[in-house]
Amino acid sequence: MDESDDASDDGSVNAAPADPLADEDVHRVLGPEGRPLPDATVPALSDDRFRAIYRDMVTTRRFDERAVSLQRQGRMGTYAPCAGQEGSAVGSTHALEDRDLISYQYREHGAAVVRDLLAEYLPYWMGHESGTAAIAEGNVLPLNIGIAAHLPHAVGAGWAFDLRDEDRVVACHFGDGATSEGDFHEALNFAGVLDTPTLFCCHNNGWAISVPRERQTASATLAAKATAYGFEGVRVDGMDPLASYAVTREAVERARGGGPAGDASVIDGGSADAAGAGPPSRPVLIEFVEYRYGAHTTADDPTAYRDDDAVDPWRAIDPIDRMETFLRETGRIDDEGVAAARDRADDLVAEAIDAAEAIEPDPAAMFDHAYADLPLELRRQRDELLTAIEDHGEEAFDAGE
Ligand SMILES: Cc1ncc(C[n+]2csc(CCOP(=O)(O)OP(=O)(O)O)c2C)c(N)n1
Ligand SMILES: [Mg+2]
Repeated sequence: MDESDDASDDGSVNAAPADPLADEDVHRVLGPEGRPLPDATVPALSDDRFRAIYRDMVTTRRFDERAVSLQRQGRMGTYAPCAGQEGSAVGSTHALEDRDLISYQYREHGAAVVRDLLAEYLPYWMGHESGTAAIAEGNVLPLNIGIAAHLPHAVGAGWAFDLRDEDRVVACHFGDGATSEGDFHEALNFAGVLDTPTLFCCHNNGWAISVPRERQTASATLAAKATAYGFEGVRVDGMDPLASYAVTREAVERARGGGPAGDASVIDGGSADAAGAGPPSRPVLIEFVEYRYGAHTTADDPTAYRDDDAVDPWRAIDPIDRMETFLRETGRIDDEGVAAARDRADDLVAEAIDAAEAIEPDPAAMFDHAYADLPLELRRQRDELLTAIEDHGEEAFDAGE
């Protein structure tokens, strides 16, 4: 499973390890097969919570498979697959409270699944703006395609929570590629100076489309980038849902001010304050080390830039398989429970697809949601569209007509 022979060591600190377990500074709870590691602390969760983390990953994987298939059938637009990355999105979201805000890039679908927003979420991918509006009700901000552009907004939201004395944090998800953008650095700088309650959740999946991690940055790790902004960065196995949960939980406590200190802490810099009340409030950068099994999006062909074999060592530490083994070996799930989780996922995803496909497309909806008051020029464009629909009929605007 974890053949250390595979570890590539060409002398460069940036070389992506062929052995996903080679980096020792990556926090893990579960070993490659799903058994807790000897020195690891398994988070003290209820049986139901452990099972919910598994169940939500199974649903996320099912959603992913169906979404790719829908795109191939022409029933959905471009889609960004997340297979391999369920552990980090699901594990980290379980560590938040429902009132905490999530701002994501475009691949962290597991966050919407945990928040029970699949039916609201899917319409966006089918071209309905109503989808992005609806998930905001569940404290999930609209997805962001302009790489790293959402980071300053996420910091601003956290700053607003602080100013309003609201006890909420913001978990902001983005990729390894996003760390090269100016917005990333501006956002981390503001967060460090203003001490906003922000969790920077960086999904290091090895690639930014065809650019490999080792050509993305000369930093030894992505977590190290936090140092320049005066707060801590921590590396965690993003394919280990329990480690992802535990590190995020501690980061939430750190962002709120408090949490474990000293040896009990996974995140560095965690000395208690003078009153012994735990570390003072600081943002945290979490680097989830993981891998994207599939294509960048349904418009991409990864065989053009990477060998299929590169995926195998990562599939061997699949987050769902590891969690299932953990649950089975600790008596928390059996064959029946596994089958029930899969059936539930099939049903939830099928229902969400039926609901999304039943939505009547409304071309004028593209003008909604972005502005509270539509600017003059956009009002003019909307009126022109409405007049054209009136003159030519809605059919003239249907796809393929
Ligand atoms: C500002 C900007 N530049 C370029 C792009 C084109 N683009 C889309 S996805 C992507 C790669 C992002 O990689 P990463 O942040 O690692 O996220 P991943 O896709 O791996 O999840 C790029 C460059 C964009 N969407 N926005
Ligand atoms: Mg990436």
